[in-house]
Amino acid sequence: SAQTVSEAIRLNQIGFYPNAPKVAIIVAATGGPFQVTTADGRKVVYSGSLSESRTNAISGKTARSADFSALRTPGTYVLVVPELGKSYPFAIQANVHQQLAAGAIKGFYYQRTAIDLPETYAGIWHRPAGHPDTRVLIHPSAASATRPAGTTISSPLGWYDAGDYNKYIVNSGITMGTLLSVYEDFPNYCRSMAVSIPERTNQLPDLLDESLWNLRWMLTMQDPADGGVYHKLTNARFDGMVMPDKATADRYVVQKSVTAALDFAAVMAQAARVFKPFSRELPGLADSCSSAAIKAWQWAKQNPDALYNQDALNKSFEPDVVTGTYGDRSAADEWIWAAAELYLTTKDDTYYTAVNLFPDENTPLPSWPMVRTLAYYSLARLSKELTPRGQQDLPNVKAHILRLADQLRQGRDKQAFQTPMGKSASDYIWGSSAVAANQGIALIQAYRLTSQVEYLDAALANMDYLLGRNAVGYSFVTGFGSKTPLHPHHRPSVADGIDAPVPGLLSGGTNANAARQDKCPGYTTTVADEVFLDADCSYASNEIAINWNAPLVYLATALEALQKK
Ligand code: 9MR
Repeated sequence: SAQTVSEAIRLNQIGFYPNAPKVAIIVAATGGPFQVTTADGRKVVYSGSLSESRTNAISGKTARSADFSALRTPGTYVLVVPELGKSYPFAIQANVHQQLAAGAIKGFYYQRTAIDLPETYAGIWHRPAGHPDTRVLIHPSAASATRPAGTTISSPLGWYDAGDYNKYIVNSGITMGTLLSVYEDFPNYCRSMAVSIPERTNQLPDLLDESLWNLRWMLTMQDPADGGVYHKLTNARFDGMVMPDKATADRYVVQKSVTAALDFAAVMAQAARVFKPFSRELPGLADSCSSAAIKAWQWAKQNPDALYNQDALNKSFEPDVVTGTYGDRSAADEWIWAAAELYLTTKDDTYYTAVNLFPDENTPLPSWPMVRTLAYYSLARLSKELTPRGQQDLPNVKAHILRLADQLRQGRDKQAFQTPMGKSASDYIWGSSAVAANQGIALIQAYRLTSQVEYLDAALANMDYLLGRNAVGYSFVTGFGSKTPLHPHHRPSVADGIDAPVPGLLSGGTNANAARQDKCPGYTTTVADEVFLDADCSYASNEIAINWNAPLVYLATALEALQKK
């Protein structure tokens, strides 16, 4: 009946911009009419017909769409399919993703190490500080003349990577690159954002204040003696499901790696640009970032084969380290990203010509082991500041970005959920929510280059995916939407004794291979776009991570900044 919520109606559970497309997907065979009514069901404000049926190429199931884009009046509504029931409530509203954008930045605050989260900012999720990391052991794999094994360094601050309590440079790399790019792409909008964090009243935009918490930690991960960067700061093995302040096992920095050095160099070079105008508030910071970037690059040039291989490391050193690896078989893309950022910051062509920026025609979607395309985004963003050498390649940079965006955009109308996400079953990997968000970023980059609204609409469709228009019917962001993950693999959310998980965190989401990877009992299907389990043992489908939250921040902020008024 129209009185009960139908799980077959899948839509963005937060809502829609007045002047943008509005689509719900109905995962049922029935066609016929639909209505949009006020939330109390009393007043019909829009009537339409469901589309012809489409077959979901992944599951073989039938789907139809309900398009109510013509409804532009702000309000809170439900969509009703008479035979099925009503949708979760949603808003039509300007700034409809504003709280999400701020909430996703706030998610990083909740990941802060080394600081109490008081009730003023953390609400019911307040907790004592964990992991001061002021006495971190040099692991034998990281020993050097000036820092022998077993001595300690201070490496405080930073964010917990994910549901675990370790801090990893490689994953901080793409995370910070993405957050700093939000600021570089949308500085005015960022200045207007308000996030409830302790630094909210200072002169810096809150996004930059939050990013500084991790930037300051990253700087401590460089060995001043040689410029090398430790791959990670970690326990030997994962903690139990306890609160941060109860997790007190020894912490180590491990082997310096070439991927860590290059990701670090890229982030520090970009940070030098971003923080330069704030030299009054942050004296010396931009210069420190710039020289740290150059030293890391030089270390990488001397150690190009220092890939991180945890199995090999454990054969030679004790204690064994079994936490996240963020290992990579090739640093070719990290070289490109670091070279581009150093070039853009220093205007020195030798960085630009040190690498082949275009090893092939591909434009790989960014992810922690594949950062090449971040270089193209930055070169396009700063196109007016390129040296003549860089100018020559600008058409090629733009062509690479548009090639990716066009692949994503094309044919989404034939897909059951009408989203770029899920056109291929191979999108459903570990952290697929970040695949959707990073696809959104690629489409936004194309929109910035062309002003073609189709790109913006496609990016928005992937936001709809993340917030409920998908084959599992979840909004993947904790606390944002009606059906959201309640049991993420996130130690504080499990251990704090509070029912609601920490809010503003993006679950990794649907992962075709999750059951094999985490062996959490309870998966009920092997259909690639349906394998998601809201259980805290499902770390392969329901963990949270900083490199997944960062593209959510980007996408939500970009859509807000670019919405059609
Ligand atoms: O995001 C990572 C994913 O791409 C890998 O397939 C997976 C297995 O190696 O690891 C993920 O990263 C995890 C990291 O290793 C440790 N912290 C939690 C991360 C998210 O699950």
